Amino acid sequence: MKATCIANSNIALVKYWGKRNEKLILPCNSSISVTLDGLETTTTVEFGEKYKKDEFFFNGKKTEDKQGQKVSNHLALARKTLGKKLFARVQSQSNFPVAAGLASSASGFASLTVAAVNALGSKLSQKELSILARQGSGSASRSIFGGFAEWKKGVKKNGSDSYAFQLFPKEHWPEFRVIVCIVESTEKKIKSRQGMEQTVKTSPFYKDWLLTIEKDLNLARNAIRQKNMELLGMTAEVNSLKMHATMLTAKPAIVYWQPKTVELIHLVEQIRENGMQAYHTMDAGPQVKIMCLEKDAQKIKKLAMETGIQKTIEARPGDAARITEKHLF
Ligand code: 2P0
Repeated sequence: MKATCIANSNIALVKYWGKRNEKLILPCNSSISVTLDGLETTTTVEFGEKYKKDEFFFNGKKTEDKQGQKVSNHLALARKTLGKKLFARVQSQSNFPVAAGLASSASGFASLTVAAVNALGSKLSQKELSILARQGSGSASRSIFGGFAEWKKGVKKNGSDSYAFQLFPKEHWPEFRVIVCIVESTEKKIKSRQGMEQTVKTSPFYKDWLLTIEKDLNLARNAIRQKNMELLGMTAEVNSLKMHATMLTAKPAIVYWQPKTVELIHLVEQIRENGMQAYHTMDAGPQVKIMCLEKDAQKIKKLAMETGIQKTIEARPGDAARITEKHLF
């Protein structure tokens, strides 16, 4: 009753920001993302009579705080969905900084979902896995898939029509790159979940943000289909800034940016002025992700490092969540 899954993180090109149902994690808007090669979380789940409660180890450390509780709640949901009763030991490890706006919850809950379902000896469709992963963390619904994915917000109250699907496989646009610029790797003060809630409740711009989403989704889908870097880059960049505008106007305001974040935004503008294609996007953290093409990636990474940031990670479109025989315990 043991299974291990590797899932990759993803970066939203049209962002998910705000829920219509907190418990079921139902979003107010649909989103589109690219799954990132190389930014992985591996999770091993073992169910058994020998476990008297759920145990969670993250990066080698036993975790009993809120995060441990979230994992246990997710296991309970998997047990309920599949009609099983056993407790489990879960070990998870990520190869990138956690809780710094790099969507570790996406790869974390996607890998936990797939590993838990397999460890329970069950088979679910990718749609069912996406629905289950969504209830651990919204962005995890998209990390079930490789390449480019869309998460439909759905309209039903029970969330049965709110799941992700693949728009294009990674082979569709292998030259597409995301350069993750690590500005800071400490844990952020305001988690996305709280940030979203605060924004939905208090930002006067939130309803206007929602009015712009359908157009951005259409533009992003077409841009990816046509492999049009300029159209995708501009759409994603403006979408990210609009999301941040809703956070900045929440009460109290949520400012995830650091001085280096702003420096990188200006660097990207300058790179464009000099004739190269580069576009920025930022999530609930200070990190800047630069979208570009393979041919320009080395040059852009070098320019980004010259601002004095800690590290860059270059990622291409990556694989779907997958089972491996290499267990963590
Ligand atoms: C996204 N983010 O689309 C957006 C953009 C951050 C900014 O999904 O509350 O960890 O677990 O559903 O998925 C990060 O939030 O939040 C996120 P929950 P999640 O990628």
